[in-house]
Amino acid sequence: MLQQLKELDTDKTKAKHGLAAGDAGRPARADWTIDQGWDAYTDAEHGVWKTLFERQSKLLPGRACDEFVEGMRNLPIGADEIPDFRRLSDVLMKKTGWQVVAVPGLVPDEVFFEHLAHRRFPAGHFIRKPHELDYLEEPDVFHDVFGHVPMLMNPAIADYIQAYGEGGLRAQRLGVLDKLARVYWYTVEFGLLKQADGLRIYGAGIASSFTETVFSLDDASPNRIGFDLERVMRTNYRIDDFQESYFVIDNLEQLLELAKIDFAPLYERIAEQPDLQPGTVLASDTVLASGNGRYHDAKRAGARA
Ligand code: HBI
Ligand code: FE
Repeated sequence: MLQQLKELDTDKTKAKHGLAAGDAGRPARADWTIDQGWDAYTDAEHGVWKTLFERQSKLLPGRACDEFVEGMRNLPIGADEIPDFRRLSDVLMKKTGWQVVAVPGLVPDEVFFEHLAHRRFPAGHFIRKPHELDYLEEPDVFHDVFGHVPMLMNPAIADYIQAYGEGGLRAQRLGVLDKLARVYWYTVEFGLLKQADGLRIYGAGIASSFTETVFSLDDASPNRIGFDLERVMRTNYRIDDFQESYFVIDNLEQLLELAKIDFAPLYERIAEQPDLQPGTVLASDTVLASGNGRYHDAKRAGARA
């Protein structure tokens, strides 16, 4: 999702994700929502959407999970224009009770959680520029709508993301948001799913990225590891580049089970354990594919040269 040219270490990532939306950008409404301003999109902006939509639609059959494909099929999302959030919300509301609301970009964590807890998905209203198709500093309408909204048509994901919003508010009070954010990252953003015919994508950060769609499934570099909640809560992630490890769930209902767990005792147990680097593989992991790490090794070597 957030692919930046500069390498950031993972401690800064959290700060970036959480603090990027400073007071300077605060809009008039307390919940940070704005009007989408659909009529104001230019032909060039609709054109960027079309380029991204067509590129991704060719790539995703056989790669995105069935639920993603089905969600997309039942939504008013097409190649020709940036979707209208009101029309998306009409369909979503009937199916899973969710709405899409427009925001200017990243919003503060508590604002983000408050929306999710009320089944409102905050979506960036702007679209990336034609010269930065694969480079994003903040989630735009393509990432948020193309990547996230189809999955919100699925009842399990719909409940799971609401529970994340509620859990986010609690985790903030407990000072353990970094732990919970990793669960969101490795599921909603970068999750893979086992299907009868092989691994598929359900994470929005992958599904909206041309290059990571192929990397996450086909490249020999990353690890693909069976999802384990405590393990993931301890694992740092990269916001600046492809993931070094992807975590794989058996089905979307597994996420619903997560939503029922009381995280408080887990936070306490994990507090005594060291954080894990993104590429680490543990003896206790269920390894589906052990990555050769070449992609990130080459980058690290390049950075030293
Ligand atoms: N704001 N618009 C937007 N989109 C996000 O994905 C988002 C955000 N604010 C905070 C945030 N994500 C994360 O830092 C939390 O999930 C922890
Ligand atoms: Fe996202």
